[in-house]
This record gives sequence, structure tokens and C-alpha cells, in this order.
Amino acid sequence: MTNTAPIRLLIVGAPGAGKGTQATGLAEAYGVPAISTGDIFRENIKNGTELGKRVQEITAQGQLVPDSLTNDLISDRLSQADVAPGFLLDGYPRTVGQVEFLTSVLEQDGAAIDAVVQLVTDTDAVVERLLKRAQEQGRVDDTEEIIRHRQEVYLQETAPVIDVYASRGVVVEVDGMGTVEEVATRILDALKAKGLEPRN
Ligand code: B4P
Repeated sequence: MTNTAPIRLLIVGAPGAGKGTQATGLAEAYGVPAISTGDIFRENIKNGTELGKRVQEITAQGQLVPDSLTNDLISDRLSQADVAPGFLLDGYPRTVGQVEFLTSVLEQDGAAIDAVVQLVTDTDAVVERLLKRAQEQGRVDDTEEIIRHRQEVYLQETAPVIDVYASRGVVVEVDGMGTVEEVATRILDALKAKGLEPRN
């Protein structure tokens, strides 16, 4: 049976857990756009936009961008035509305030999140991954000090997000350690087990 109802997915995990890495293939499998708030901020910083100027220092320090800015950005992005088949949000929501906002935006259309893929990883291993990325890509927020700070921010601000979705019964825990391919297979298997069949 072909599933034509919109599919709304989130991918969450600590910085370096592999969210952005897995998001592309996962979005392709479900025929939905992958929307990364981190990518949108970096693009704006690169292009020197007003938004970019406002978030440059915040992201470089590994702090969270204020909810008001992030929520506006997402509300605008979710009103675009390409999200008709659904979406995969990568890196959003990252605070309980963002969860409340997203929930109310979706409720206006009688919709809700179908599944939250939680990538479970080991802190030291993800710090290593990000230090490797620092050598390859030179991201300003990938110094060891800032990476450790981002892990702290994740535990304080974003771990409670998972609790909210867990209470709604939509969290799918996936082991994020192993190769990129192994993790991708585990994610698809876990979503299929939840009755969410890929479309491609
Ligand atoms: P993000 O862009 O979300 O940064 P990230 O947490 O580091 O994740 P990313 O997706 O890039 O990396 P991944 O784990 O895939 O956010 C950046 C900043 O933007 C935040 O600190 C914050 O300031 C701001 N921001 C974004 N969203 C926000 C929001 N909603 N509210 C407020 N502020 C927000 O991959 C990491 C590395 O691991 C890669 O090099 C990859 O190659 C490697 N890797 C992945 N999987 C691997 C595997 N299985 N094995 C080995 N290496 C692997």
C-alpha cells in the first residue's frame, strides 16, 4: 500500500551524533525535504544577511540562538510548498519552548510529529568526530572547548525535548555508534517497525 499522508519526522541527538549526516538519506527515503536550522544559520552567516549577523557570534560560541528567531524561521520554512509531503527537521526543536511552538504550528493544521529519531551516542566518541571535522572543514564552533560546551547545552536544553516527545510515544531510539551505513539501516528498520514505510 502506498502511503500518501504527509510524514513529519524529527532527528535529534547530541552535537556530532550524526543528525546532519543521516538527514539527507533519510529525507530522500521518505520523499520529504530535510530542514536543518544549523545549515540555515550557516548559510545566512556566509551570505552576510541580517539574520546571519545576529546569529554569528551566538553560534560561534556554541550557544543556542534565541527561540524567537529560530521559531520565526521555522514557521516561515514550514509554510513553503515543498513541505506538502511532510518534512524531516534536523536540529529543531532544541528547547522545550521550541517544542511548544512547533506543536502549536502543526496543531493549526490538525497535524503532529509522527516520529522522533533519537541518535544515542557516546560523548567522547562524538567529541572525537567533531575534532576530526574541525581538521577537515574548519567550522568555527568545532574547537574542543566549544564542542564540550555544546554537549553541555544539549544535556541541559535539548535532552528535555526528548522527554516531551517520549511522553507522546513517538520517540524511536537508535544506536548512533558504528558506520554511517550501519546507523542509516538501523534508522530505517526502526521507522518501519513503527509502521512508517519509506516511499523511495
Ligand atoms: P547544528 O548544525 O545542528 O550542529 P551539530 O549539532 O554539530 O550537528 P551536525 O548535524 O552538523 O553534525 P553531525 O552530527 O551530522 O547546529 C550548529 C549551531 O547552530 C548550534 O550550536 C546552535 O548555535 C545553532 N542552532 C541550530 N539549530 C538551533 C535551534 N533549533 N535552536 C537554537 N540554536 C540552534 O555530524 C558531525 C560529524 O560527525 C561530521 O563530521 C560527520 O562526518 C561525522 N559523523 C557522522 N556520523 C558518523 C559516524 N557514524 N561515524 C563517524 N563519524 C560520523
